[in-house]
Amino acid sequence: MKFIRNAFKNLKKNVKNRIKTIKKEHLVREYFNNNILFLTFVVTGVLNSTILRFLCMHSVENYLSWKAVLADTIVVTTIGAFGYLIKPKDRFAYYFSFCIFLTAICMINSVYYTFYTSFASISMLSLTQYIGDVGDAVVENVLQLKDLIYVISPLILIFVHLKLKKKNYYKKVELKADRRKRTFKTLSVSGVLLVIFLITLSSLDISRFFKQWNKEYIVMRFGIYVYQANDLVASVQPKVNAMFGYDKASKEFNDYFADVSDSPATNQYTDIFKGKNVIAIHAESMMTNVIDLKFNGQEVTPNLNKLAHSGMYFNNFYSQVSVGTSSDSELTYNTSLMPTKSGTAFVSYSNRKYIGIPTLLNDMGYYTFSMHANNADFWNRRAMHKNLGYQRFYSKSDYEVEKENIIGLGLSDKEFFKQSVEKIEKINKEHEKWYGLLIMLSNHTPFSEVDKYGEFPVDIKETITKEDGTTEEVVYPYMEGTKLGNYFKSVHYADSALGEFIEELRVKGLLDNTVIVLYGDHDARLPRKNYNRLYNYDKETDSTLDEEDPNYKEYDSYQYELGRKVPFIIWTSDMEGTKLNFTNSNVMGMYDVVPTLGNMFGFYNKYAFGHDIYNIHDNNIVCFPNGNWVTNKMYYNSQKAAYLPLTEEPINEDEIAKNTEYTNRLLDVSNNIIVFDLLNEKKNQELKEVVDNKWN
Ligand code: GP9
Ligand code: MN
Repeated sequence: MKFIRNAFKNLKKNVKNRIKTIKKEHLVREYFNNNILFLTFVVTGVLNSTILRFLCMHSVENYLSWKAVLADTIVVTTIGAFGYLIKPKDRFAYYFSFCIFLTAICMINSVYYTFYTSFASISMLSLTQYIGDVGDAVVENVLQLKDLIYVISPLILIFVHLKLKKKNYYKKVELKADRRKRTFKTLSVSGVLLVIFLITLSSLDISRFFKQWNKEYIVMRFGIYVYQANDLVASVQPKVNAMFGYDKASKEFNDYFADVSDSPATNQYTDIFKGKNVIAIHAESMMTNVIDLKFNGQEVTPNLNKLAHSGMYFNNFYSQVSVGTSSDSELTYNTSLMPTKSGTAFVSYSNRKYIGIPTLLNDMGYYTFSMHANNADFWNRRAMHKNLGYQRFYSKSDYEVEKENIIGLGLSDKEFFKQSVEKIEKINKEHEKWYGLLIMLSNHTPFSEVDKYGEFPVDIKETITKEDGTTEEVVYPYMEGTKLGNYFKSVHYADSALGEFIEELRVKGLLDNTVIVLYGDHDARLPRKNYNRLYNYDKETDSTLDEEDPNYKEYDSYQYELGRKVPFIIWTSDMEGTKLNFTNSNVMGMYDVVPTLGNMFGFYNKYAFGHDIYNIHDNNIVCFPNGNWVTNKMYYNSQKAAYLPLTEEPINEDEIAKNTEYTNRLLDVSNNIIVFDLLNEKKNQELKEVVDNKWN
């Protein structure tokens, strides 16, 4: 009896489930049937952007980037949702217009990528010099089949539309309220997907999204449509910023430079390098704290140490970067301007006039070039290096990039230098005087490809003698396995690449008439707690010393901020032992490079914010983009309105107020120069005429 009852129960359950499934299937089918046009629009929109990624970025990770698929789906679904507000008979026109628009985005980017290995930017298209380039590119490339594949989307949409029309699909009456409901429901789906998408974003995704220097990364994680919208906002923002306040900015600019001389002050270093060739090295993430640092008696940077100790070494030097990191360093190094307050000069203001070191050297008959074996559009260098005056920018496409030679973001520094020497050799034969900036890459965060850096233990090895007289080697892990430890390994690799480069230059005779200028572009961007282990390691417990311990070395937020120093070195092969071979410990910033080098090479930029270190000596001030500043006497944190004295000398409150005001004014004027394009004399003259005409 019980058995029959159970069997009956099970049968009832099965029938119920079956009915539920049928209902569900029916609902799903019904949804498909009623929303065919919308669904076709969504699927084709996502399909096109996926094809674009597939054809442009050849790695499995890129092909299968579900984050990008999700982001594309959110965008297309949201656009599609509003289509429901339109009467069914007019709906096709709405979807078709957007389909054409999205297809155009994919096609333009596809063509652009073939030529520039990067994605298109609206701001680039607004640059007249680029309209020509891109225009040519489109014409030459128009016949490539792969760029036409995207037409498949509108074609599918037309096909579906005709089929539906034939079936009288659009005649079905839909109430207005129903249309609103559908829009709302679809938008809710987009909303849920958006929340899922946002939750899955990493901090790296977010930071790269806002910084916008790595377009490929943004497209890979956010899809082409979000990338393009992000790019649009970034292109409009500088224009909005420049709309108001020109007169005030121009007056403040004129006041600031009113007392600055039109010719430079001289000192004992004036023209010492006049006419010499220059190799400037942008040492990625190289910090001053690695210089002379040793593990088990082995130097982390033997080659850099040699340069520093046999050249002119500035050991109290700061880079002054903001969110533009590498590119901010390149800006300040080349122009003595500070990074902009919003956006980055390289990405947002690449169409402004800049007076770069190469511009000035070009006027002196130099051939100028820059080299970076990475994607030319990273940090918008293709546009900006040209604008800074570099006559030729050698980028990834000028190098042979074999898979086995890749470290981190691209070609390894060793291979980069090796191939660059060949190019420099050729340049040296063709040009009497030349200046080149070489941008390193391998020592870039996250410093995780330890197996590629070569052997460099960052542990502590000790030989102990036991009671019986025998010896034993004890190993304490120390920095092994830590981020900072890996950074040192990476730095050791970069240093060894540098050593090979200098040696190669020497062998080829390229050092004979050349000055090497080296700067670290910014710190390693590692958290403060990483340094605590470095400075307070307790071997016995394999952890950090207690704060109460007499040997505990305080490394507070001030020390951390001041510890972000980077090396600056001026070196020639015959400097050792001469009066030019010394360490200068006066505080100095990246913006002091233009005036200091200018005096040595014979160029001058009146609109520099830094000073020649040999004119200002110990009276210098280094301003940071966040309003902080440092002098030989103290470090001031403007956010905390607190300072750290650096000498025994008493601190004068008036001096703090004066320096803070100086910093704010400097940051304002520098920012305005870029935003309002104040160095563009032609444009300013035109503006002046407009104003004059208005009043006359
Ligand atoms: C990109 C490289 C890195 O080509 O210069 O830039 P960063 O992340 O250091 O700003
Ligand atoms: Mn960098």
